Amino acid sequence: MTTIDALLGEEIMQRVELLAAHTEQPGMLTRTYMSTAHQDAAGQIAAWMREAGMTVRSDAAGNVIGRYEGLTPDAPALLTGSHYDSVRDGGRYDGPLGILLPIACVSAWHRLSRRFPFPLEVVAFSEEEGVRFKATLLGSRALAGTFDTRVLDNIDDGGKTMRDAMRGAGYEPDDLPAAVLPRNRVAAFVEVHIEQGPVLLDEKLPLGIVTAISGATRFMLELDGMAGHAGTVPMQSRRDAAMAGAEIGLFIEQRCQAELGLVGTVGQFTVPNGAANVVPGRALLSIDIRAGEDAVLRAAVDDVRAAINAICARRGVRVTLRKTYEAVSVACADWLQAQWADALRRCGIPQRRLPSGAGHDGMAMAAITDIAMLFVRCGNGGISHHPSETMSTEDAALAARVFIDFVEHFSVPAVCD
Ligand code: HGY
Ligand code: MN
Ligand code: MN
Repeated sequence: MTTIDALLGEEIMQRVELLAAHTEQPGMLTRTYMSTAHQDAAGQIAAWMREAGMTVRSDAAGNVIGRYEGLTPDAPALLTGSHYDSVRDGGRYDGPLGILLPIACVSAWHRLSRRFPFPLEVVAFSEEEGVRFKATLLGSRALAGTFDTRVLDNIDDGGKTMRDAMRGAGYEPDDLPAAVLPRNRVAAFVEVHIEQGPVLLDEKLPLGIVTAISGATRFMLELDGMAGHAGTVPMQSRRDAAMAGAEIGLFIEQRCQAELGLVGTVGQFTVPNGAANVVPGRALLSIDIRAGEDAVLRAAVDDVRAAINAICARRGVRVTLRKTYEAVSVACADWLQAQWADALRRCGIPQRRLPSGAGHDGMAMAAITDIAMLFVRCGNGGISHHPSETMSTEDAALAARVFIDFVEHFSVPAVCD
C-alpha cells in the first residue's frame, strides 16, 4: 500500500466520522429525509466537494452534485456517488462511503491537475432508504426522471407531508422536473458501497464486483380485529390483530426459507396504543420480500398475499395491504464489470463477483444509464443497518486505489453490450 493510498484511506474514514455527527438522535445515527441533520450533512458534503475542486449544485430533491470538469466539457459525464440519508440507528458507512471516497480521489486528482477526457460527477443522493416517508430512491429517481409525485403526499410519523418537509427545508417540489438528467449527458453510473453482508469477510477478500441488484417488493399491512379485555374474552372468540400478524410473519419466514436467495422480513410490527391487559384490536406490519430472480420474487409475493387473506379470513381480521415499494432486479453492465475487473487485476487484488441483496440507487439510475458497483468488505460478520456496521481503513485505501485506477482507465466501448 502506497503512502497516497494510506492517506486517502485515513481521510475517507475521518470524514465518515465527521458526517456521522449529523444525526437526529444523539448517541445513534439517524438521518432522515429533509431533517435538520440531513440538511446539515448536505452542507458539509457540498463544502468538501468545493474544497476538492468541484463545482457544486443541488436540485429540488435535495441531491448534492459535485462536478469535476473534463478536458472535453460537453462529453457525457461518468457519474458516481451514493446516498446521505440513513436508517434509524444505522451504520455510518452505508451511503457515505460512496460519496466520500470519490471526493477524496477527486481532491487528489485536483492537486495533481489531473483531468480526464470526460467530466466526473459525484452525486450525494438525498434519500435512498425510505425511512421517513416510506418512499425510497427519491434522489436517484429525481435524476432518472422516475420520481412518482404521488409520494409527495406521504406523511411522516408526525403527520407532515413530504411536500411540506421539502418546502420547509427550502426545496420546491414543483421544480423536480428540472432535476432530470438527460440520458445523453451520462456515460455510466458506478457506486462504491459496503457489502452489507458476510461474503467478502468470510472469503478474506477486500473488494467485490456486483453482478446484479436484487429486486424487492415492500408492503405496509394494517390488521383490524376486535380489541377486548385480556381477562374476559375467551380465546376461541378472539379476533386478535397481533396474533394474525404473528401468524403472517411466521408464514413469510417459512415461505422464504424454502428457496435460496429469497428473503422475507417483517421489520416493523406495532400495536398502536397497545396495553398488556387488552387484546390487540389493531396491528401494523411492514413486509419486505427480495430475490435475485424476478420470477422467484413474484411467486413468493403471490403466496404471501394468498396466505394473508386466508389467515385474516379465518381469524375474522380485516386487512389493508398497501404496496410501498416494488423494484425488479437490475443487472450491472458487463462492460462496466469488466473495467472494474481490469482495475482489480492491475491493483493486484483478487476478483470476486457477487449479487447484492441490498437495494441501491443504481436500481433507479439504470433507467437512464448502465450501472455497476464495487463492494467493500464489512467487519463484524457483515452486519449493516446497525451501529455495529464497520469496515477498515486499509480496505478504504484499497477501494480508493481501485476507484482511481478504474476512472483513469475508464472508456465507453464503441458498442456497449
Ligand atoms: O433496504 C435496502 O436494501 C437499502 O439499504 N435501502
Ligand atoms: Mn445503501
Ligand atoms: Mn441501506
